[in-house]
Amino acid sequence: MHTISPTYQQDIEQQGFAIVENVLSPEEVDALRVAIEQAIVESRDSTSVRDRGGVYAIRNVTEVVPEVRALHQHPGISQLVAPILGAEAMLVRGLMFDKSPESNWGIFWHQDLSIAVRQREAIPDFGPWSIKAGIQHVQPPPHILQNMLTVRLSLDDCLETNGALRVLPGSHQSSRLNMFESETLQQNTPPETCCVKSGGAVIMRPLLLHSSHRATDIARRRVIHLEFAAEPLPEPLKWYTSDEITANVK
Ligand SMILES: O=C(O)CCC(=O)C(=O)O
Repeated sequence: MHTISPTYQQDIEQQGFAIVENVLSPEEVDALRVAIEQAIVESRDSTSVRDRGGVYAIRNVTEVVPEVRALHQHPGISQLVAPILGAEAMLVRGLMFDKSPESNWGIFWHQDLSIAVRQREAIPDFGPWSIKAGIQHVQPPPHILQNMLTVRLSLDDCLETNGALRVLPGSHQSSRLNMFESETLQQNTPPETCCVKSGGAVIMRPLLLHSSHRATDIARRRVIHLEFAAEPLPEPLKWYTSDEITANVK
């Protein structure tokens, strides 16, 4: 089991991210790998996003993999979420990113601006709306994103050579960035590569600018990306995940 560094909360608030090793045991990682492989084999187009035959993301992994859904009750994960979002935090979305020789991809610097919701509602300050892999998404006002935290669990060692996540430390502090602001930060902030071992996690604010390179070697890189929120959305909007999934983080 991991121990949280005394600077964990400060790192999240000031740098926008932290790396914590040993969140999952090797046995838990193995069980998740098996469950995810089965979901990939059984996946339908509505649940997974494919690239040249390989799967590069499962967008509703909390629904198709019960072992992932159960992670909201994992004590090691609760210990990372509760100090930042409070004990009532909810798991509101789960994704699985897979980088492999069959599906090797990179992504340019961006903030995570969209949330998944159950259905579109006429509500001020939310938008634009979009559908991704059959799921309704929307950009909420920044204060909702500022009250969220993402836990990215590594199921493989994430290294420079297999496309580990890269971040611009502190970039989450500027709220939602326009293109000019984002480019200025990209030019002036030295990027950090979040190398983390299998079973470890990168914990980050969704507004942190992040990117990743294509892998340069053949080592696979599987990441379970879990988003937590501090509170319900304004009525009648609902987070995409069901009530069953959104149990409290204790
Ligand atoms: O897992 C990665 O390398 C980044 C994925 C990501 O941030 C995204 O698709 O929004």
